[in-house]
Amino acid sequence: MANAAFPLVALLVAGCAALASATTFTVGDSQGWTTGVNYDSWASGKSFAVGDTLAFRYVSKAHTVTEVSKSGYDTCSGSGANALSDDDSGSTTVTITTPGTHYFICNVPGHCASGMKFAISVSATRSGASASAASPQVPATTASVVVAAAAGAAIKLALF
Ligand SMILES: [Cu+2]
Repeated sequence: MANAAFPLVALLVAGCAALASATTFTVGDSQGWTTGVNYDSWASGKSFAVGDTLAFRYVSKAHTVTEVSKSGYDTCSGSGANALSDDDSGSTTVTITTPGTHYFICNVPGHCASGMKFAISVSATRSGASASAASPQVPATTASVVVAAAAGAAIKLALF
């Protein structure tokens, strides 16, 4: 039984490590979310993983943060079926929950076409996180107990 449980425990440990290393990216860094910024350059070289958060800072109502489908991205259309989510509050945070390519545009007319758009490739886990999880600093038995307790707490939270 112990052997059968081990892969699950290892998976949980890796999952916790991935959650612990989740990163918040401020889109455009100090420039924020606005016209005149090259967001492809901003995104290039960064690695995004499930659990990471994108923080968009801009003047309320001056822009939108619209996650769109690929066709919405290609055509700069953030309306109807192309729009997966949409916000213009001025402080939008998007936590990425699924791997794959995610597309964001500003849906104010003309802004997407003039550069307020970017696509990011999101991996299921952050590379490097699993390597550190493979050499825990505490004995495996202790880690298993901690993980089991955490999993139990998470299940209770999910139930209530
Ligand atoms: Cu805009």
